[in-house]
Amino acid sequence: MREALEELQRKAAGEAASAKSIEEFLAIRTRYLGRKGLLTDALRRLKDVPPEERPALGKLSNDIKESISKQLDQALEDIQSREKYDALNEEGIDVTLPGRTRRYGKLHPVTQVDNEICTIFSSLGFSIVRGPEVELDYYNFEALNIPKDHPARDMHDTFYVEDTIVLRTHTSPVQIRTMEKQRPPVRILSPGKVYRPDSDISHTPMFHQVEGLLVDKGVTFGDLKGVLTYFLQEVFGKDTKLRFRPSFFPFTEPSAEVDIQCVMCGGSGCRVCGQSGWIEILGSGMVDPEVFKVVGYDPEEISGFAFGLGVERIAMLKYGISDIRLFFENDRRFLEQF
Ligand code: 2NL
Repeated sequence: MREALEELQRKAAGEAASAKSIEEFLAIRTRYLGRKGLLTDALRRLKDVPPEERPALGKLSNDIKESISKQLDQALEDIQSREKYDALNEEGIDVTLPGRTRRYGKLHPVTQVDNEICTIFSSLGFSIVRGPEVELDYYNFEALNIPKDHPARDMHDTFYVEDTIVLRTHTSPVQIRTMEKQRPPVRILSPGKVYRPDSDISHTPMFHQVEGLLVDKGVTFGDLKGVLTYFLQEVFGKDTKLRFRPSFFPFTEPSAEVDIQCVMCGGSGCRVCGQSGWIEILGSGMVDPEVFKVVGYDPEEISGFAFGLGVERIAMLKYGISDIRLFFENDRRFLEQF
């Protein structure tokens, strides 16, 4: 009996140590410790040994049961840690590899330039004001001194929604609406989408415009020059040369278009500036007294300047882009460069 028990212990120890998987382990445990297992069987046979040998054999049996139990626990722990190790190896995780970097989205180049323009004028004390893209003919044209039969309406063709409702062709209506509600001083910037039925390498039917308006007592053309010079030198660099050229808009008098020295050739003449050395960048002027009258301001008491510019145009010059339509194709290879 004693030899049989000791043999059982040896075999159990050997098998436990060689178990390769949880399944094998469970089979071994059942074979030795299960209800019909080898050890249980041996214990049951204790009743057949002579009574005087029973205490010693009983103790031995219990010791062996405990020892097998311990070896099996150890075996289970070994199997589990080996399985974990194998699984990690299998997955091939190399913790020394650099992490995968997150691919961040970015703002559209037109949005970036739009924001930059807003930031510059905010720093000069201008408030940002937005308004509707679908406008009354009145705010888009009439109030800006452009009556129905006025030839200036040909200057910008218009998308009509209804007889008296248009897609705004500029953001000036926002400035008119602001002046209707607010007495001078007024110092506002109106960025936003505008619409004109044009399409070629420098025109898209929708583009982004920024208009600015400053009204107060004693505002002069000198103020206009100072503000626009500061703005353009912030965008294109402190050494940028400007040229103020006489022009005409129905809503300003006098009017001036502003050119900057060509960003491509520095003024010596190239394809971008049509050999002139200058590039037209914005339109501006002193607000026409007729416009002030429409919003109930007294042109004898106050004066003001206004300007308007195309954001895509500025972005094209800033980044050297020759076709405006690239901004709207949304090819990520293009967009990711900004
Ligand atoms: C351009 C430049 C311009 C304005 C816009 C304006 C707005 C009000 C009154 C007077 Cl409420 N003027 N805006 C002034 C001059 C030029 O836009 O190239 N437009 C076609």
